Amino acid sequence: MNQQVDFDAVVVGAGFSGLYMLHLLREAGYSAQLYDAAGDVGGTWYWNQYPGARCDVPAEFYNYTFSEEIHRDWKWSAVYPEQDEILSYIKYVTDKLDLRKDIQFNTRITDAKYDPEAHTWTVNVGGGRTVTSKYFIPAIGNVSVPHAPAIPGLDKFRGQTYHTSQWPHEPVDFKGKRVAVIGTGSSGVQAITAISKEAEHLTVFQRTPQYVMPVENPKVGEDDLERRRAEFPTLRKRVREHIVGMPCFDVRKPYSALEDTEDERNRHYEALWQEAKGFQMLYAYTDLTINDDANATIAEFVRGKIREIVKDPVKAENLMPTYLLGGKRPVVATNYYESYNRENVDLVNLKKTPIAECTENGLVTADGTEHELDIIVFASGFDAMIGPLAGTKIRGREGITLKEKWDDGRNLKTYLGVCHVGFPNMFTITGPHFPLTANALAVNEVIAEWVIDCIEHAEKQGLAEVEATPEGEEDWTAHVNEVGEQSIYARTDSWYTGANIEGKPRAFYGYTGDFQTYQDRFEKSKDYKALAVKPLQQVETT
Ligand code: N01
Repeated sequence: MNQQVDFDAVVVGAGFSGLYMLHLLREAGYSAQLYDAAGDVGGTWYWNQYPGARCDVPAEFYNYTFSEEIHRDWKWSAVYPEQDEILSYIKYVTDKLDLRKDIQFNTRITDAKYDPEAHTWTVNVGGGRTVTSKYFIPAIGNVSVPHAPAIPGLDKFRGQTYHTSQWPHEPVDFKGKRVAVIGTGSSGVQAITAISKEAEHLTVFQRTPQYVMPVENPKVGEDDLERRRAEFPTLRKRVREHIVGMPCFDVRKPYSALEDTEDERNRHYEALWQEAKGFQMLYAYTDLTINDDANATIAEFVRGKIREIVKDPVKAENLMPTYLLGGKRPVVATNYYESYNRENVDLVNLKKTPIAECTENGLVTADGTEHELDIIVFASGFDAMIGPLAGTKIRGREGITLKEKWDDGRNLKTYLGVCHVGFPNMFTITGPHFPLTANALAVNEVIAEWVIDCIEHAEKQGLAEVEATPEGEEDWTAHVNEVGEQSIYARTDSWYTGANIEGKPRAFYGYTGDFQTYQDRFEKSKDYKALAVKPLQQVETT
């Protein structure tokens, strides 16, 4: 590179994606510095240390696939490891690749600005210091800005409050405590199953009941480890050829659910429920999430399981989900519904009795009941997808921020979720239009490898800027919206469309197409290598 810059690239975020990006940049011979607000590596697994946090897909496919050595020398203890083990894996990879020397922790990047004359980014690293780089690569996650309901009087509460995604790194003692969990998404469900076993009393404040699929968590034996090591040479291919990047899930009956009789279907669903392999239930037939009548059959089956498991009929009724199963991000857990049979667990249906206020003693619902509490746990999710990037003042060529460019989501446009018109030489790895239904780690690898190819291409051609064209953005965004409109997600309220936060504009914040189509788009976009400039607009170095 010929510019006078501090680093060829600045990467933000020391989670799975940022760390891999840093590794690829260094391997390709570029100078790079990574900044993270946290005190150590881990990204989402650093912050989300709430009780019960664990991987909800088999870790066999929730790890990097680029290095046989890394794979060979790591041993997962269980199929779905807990948060601390995943964090240990990330630290292990960081140390193995000796990445720490190019990482600065405890540094929140609040703003960055593109200089169109110098073709460089100036990044504010705090304490009155800035650094410059040619490339700017935010990898700051898409569920990393916490959201919590504004409860009148919360500041008066004498107990402790926590958000699952900002959990303290010291243990929180629930023994003898009266605890509330607000929210029943993936985080809430995991926290509820864990806290219910420890707290004196747990009250769950639920806005929308969830379909929660059972999952067992077998230990990984030596035989299994050997098999995984032996299968490594095909791991990446198997992951990338699978419809969601998770080759452990297979369509068990490769035809419509409606082709079986009710009896056959229910026997099939029951067998899968007993297998307890989480998301596998969604693959019972080919059409559960694309045909509403097929969807109704599995939804009714799960409601039947709730009635069967939960002994108190009032609790059971309040736990009944009615939305299209799979329309929200699926949730899996061990013994979630069983938790409600514990005498120390109560459930408040917020649709019937919303929270009115918080007093110094606890939460008061609209029916006047005061729920006395020592601890309130917010498991209330995130300002997802655009939240992290829009919350950082990233100014492009014209001086406008991403938040302004996207008009808070009303005018959300990206190219592949990675490049953005008006923001040259910037690549976002986990931003909006990131695929929501595919294995996030596999997607991270696809994007980071595309980014390094693109940088290599730009450098070989002596380009000053690489930037999405308006046509590229329009085309990709139209594809995201078209796929979204046709999907189950268009007809369900969730963070996928911003419906979890009152007032957030409705949009398809993520890509909901299949992993193959997604990769095809990336593959086709590599025609920039032949110097066909579409859909990247390339400016020759002066
Ligand atoms: O957040 P969520 P999350 N008053 O948005 C409720 C990943 N993840 O942190 O459904 C009352 O899913 C809200 O209700 P509703 C995964 O991708 C992965 O649980 O909007 N309640 C919902 O019940 C996941 O999807 C793992 O009506 C309010 C809950 O809070 C994503 O992170 C583990 C409310 C929020 O659920 C987010 O999960 C954990 C209000 N004002 C998370 N606002 C793995 O295992 C919101 N809620 C890998």
